[in-house]
Amino acid sequence: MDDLRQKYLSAIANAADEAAIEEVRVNALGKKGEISLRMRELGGMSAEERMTAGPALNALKDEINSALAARKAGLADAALDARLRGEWLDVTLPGRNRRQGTIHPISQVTEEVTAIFADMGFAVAEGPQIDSDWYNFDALNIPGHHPARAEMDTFYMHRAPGDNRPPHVLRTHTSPVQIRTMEAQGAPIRIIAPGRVYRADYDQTHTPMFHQVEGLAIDKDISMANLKWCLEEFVKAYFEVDNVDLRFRASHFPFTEPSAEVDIRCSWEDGTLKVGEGDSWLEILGSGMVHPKVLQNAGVDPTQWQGFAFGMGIDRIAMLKYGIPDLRAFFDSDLRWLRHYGFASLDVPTLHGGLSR
Ligand code: 2NM
Repeated sequence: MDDLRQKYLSAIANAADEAAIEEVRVNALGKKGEISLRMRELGGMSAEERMTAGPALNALKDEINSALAARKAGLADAALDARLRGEWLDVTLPGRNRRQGTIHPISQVTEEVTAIFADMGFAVAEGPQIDSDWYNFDALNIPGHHPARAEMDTFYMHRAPGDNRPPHVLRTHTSPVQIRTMEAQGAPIRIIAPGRVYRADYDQTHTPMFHQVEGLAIDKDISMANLKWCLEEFVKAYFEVDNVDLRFRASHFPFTEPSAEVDIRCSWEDGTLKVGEGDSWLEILGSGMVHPKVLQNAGVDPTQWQGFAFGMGIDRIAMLKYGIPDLRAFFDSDLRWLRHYGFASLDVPTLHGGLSR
């Protein structure tokens, strides 16, 4: 009995996995296992023999069963330990700061423009990039036959066959946001609307998606003088110069009357732009007094309220300030280009902290 005990306990101790444990169990306690056979032999023993052999065999069977269970549990623990060691992760390791992303120049410039106008009391307004014919054109005093519609190279959305309503469009400017804001909030208003706009045009100086920021100020007594001051403050802050010289040229837009295009005095030295000095003029935006029909269309009473509006291209002013020569590079997603022209992700532009460092 002691030999039997020794044999199976050491076989259990040496079993390296669950299959080996099962093999030991079958050999000892299975139907044809050695201990099972011995138990079957009890029937042929004398009553006296059976009195000692019976309990001893039963005790051995119990001992082997518990040894099997203990060995099984030990193997499972070891397997878990090994897995935990293999999957170990130090969550306190500091992040890697190589290969960090950068802020795209268009995002940076949008933040800069927003900070400057926020300082003058302008809130940011947003609206849909797909909008109705009404909000993109009619409300802005651009009727169906107007040449401005054809000039805009508009992207039209599809309607279901048989649906003859005018199609929605990808907005060609952010002006629909101003209409929606006037409708929703009424006057007085001071907002800028930055965002993506779309025109079916693609060459050296045009991409089919680009970025605009438009501004709108409506109150009882707003004039072109207020427009001029705001734009001067903007250009000084944006180009980070103390003096600027603006030139207002009479122009025409359907949504403003009068309308003016605005140039800034500048010089080009070895291909770099200097703002505020020199003999060149650089066109940077369009502006004017909001047309009474536009106010009316947006539910603002033109006999009570008036205001100015302006619009400029974010991509264009980004190229000018940061010396980016090719517009199309903005949309290439070239990581080397982004590392060169991008901005540190934690350096948010503020007026007191310096717009761009
Ligand atoms: C420009 C030029 C002039 C403009 C007008 C409006 C609205 F909705 F208030 F009528 N928003 N933006 C505007 C005026 C835009 O972009 C060159």
